Amino acid sequence: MKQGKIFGALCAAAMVFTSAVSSFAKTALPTVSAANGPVSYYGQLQTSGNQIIGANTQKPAQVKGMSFFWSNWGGQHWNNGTVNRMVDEFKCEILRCSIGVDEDGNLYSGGDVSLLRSVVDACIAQDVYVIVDWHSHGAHNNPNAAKSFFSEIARDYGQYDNVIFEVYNEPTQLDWGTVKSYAEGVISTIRQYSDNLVLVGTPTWSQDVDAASYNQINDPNVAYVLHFYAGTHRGDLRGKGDTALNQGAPLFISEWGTVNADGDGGVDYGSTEEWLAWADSHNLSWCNWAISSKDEGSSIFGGDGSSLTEAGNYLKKLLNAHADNAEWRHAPQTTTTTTTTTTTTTTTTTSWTTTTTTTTWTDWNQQSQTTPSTTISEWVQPPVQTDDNPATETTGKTIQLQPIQKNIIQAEDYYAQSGVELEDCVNGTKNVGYIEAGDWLSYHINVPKTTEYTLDVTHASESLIGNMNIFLDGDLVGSFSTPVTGGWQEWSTCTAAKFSISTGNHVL
Ligand code: IDC
Repeated sequence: MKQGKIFGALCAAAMVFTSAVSSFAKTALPTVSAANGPVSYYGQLQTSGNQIIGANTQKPAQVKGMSFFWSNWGGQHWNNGTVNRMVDEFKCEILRCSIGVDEDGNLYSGGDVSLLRSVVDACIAQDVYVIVDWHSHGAHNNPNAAKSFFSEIARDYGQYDNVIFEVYNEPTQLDWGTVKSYAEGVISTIRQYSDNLVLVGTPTWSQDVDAASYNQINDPNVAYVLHFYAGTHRGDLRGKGDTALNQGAPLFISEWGTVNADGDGGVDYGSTEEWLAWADSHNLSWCNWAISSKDEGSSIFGGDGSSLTEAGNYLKKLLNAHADNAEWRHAPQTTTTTTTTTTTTTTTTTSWTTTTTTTTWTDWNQQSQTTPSTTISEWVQPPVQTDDNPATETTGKTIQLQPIQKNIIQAEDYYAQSGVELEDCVNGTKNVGYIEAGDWLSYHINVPKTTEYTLDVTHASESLIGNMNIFLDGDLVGSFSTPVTGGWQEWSTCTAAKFSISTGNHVL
């Protein structure tokens, strides 16, 4: 027999949260070895509008590295050991091979092609990009020499995504039309073997990218070369770059220097920073001049061929900073492994099992990474209680609380109850009524953030003062004396308890 209403309850729990912040911890970069490099990650570089994107990622790929010095004069550094040092210690993603070609467009003597092959092979082994640069100021004087060179290189290396062809380092005072027709001839030779990116130098030592942008080469994978030397060139040359980009021309900084345009002088830090910020803002890839031990300001090695100069230390710092921030080095590379643990928790009114899943993976930097654990709980049927009201019943609802100032838990959204009944509430929803001594309601809640919560309870009682105990996971966390409100549908809200709840699943 029902004793009548002790009180009806519409529970409204007001909870205060702070928001959770997650951050990405960076770790020191280890040696990158084959198939862990930018080429496997990005794939072939391709132009897309004025950007250069990775075929695999379909997103802009900005790669940074160093240029070798003229092969005919700087050949002592053209070897495996230097390539490995540039990749492992400097964190280069790209290296440029400047094959020395004279003003007449002929290869300088000095075993250039065999040196080139050894460096290209080492770059492929290290999974970095490599530019094959016909390093000339007069290449248009002998297009056939360039064609025969590039047909051999494209035939042997054109299938590797690593390889980029630079067909003319720096035309001097030449009109763009002459450069363009020379480039079209060489490109058609390369295209017999390879659809890889081709870089074309522009007039005035690869500064007039604006002229090129108004009359672009009809080929789907060509970018135009912009060179700058920070000690000499300033904003007006960046203006030419902006014009070209606005014309839709993709740009590539295959060579730049920290010093004066003659390759000598001190490092101009201020101007370099302005230039590199501009390059970053347009995702422009670059190679710095030069891997050399010649006694001039742009050389990264001292006279002993190994110690670092001021320019060398600065470039190492710049390239390592780029590596720290390069998204690709922190992306997952390996298949993930997942570990799962299951625990069972029991309280006085219910129990549940919790399954925690942790995923670990290896990034492109060969660092082991762990994704935050996810937790899934499964509720187990609560024990049956005896009461004079209808038998214990279960809705099985779990309430997901949100990280907002105030969550409202409706009284009728209980997971299980014993001894109470639902009835129509004056506000058009339901309320829980017929609450008597010993009756209980349980709410399964998932809490987003460990903090202190305030539980406000909305209740009505015509004539009787009642008492309600609040349990969290079976522990008494508050006791609330319900005042008389003057009617079974006369509602009033009071603070019932304040208590801390940790992140995760709980029974209230
Ligand atoms: C310079 C070398 C210098 C050498 C000269 C020969 O630093 O030691 O005597 O070539 O021409 C470029 C060229 C690049 C230049 C560099 C610095 O692409 O070959 O190297 N530079 O002058 N364009 C702008 C500057």
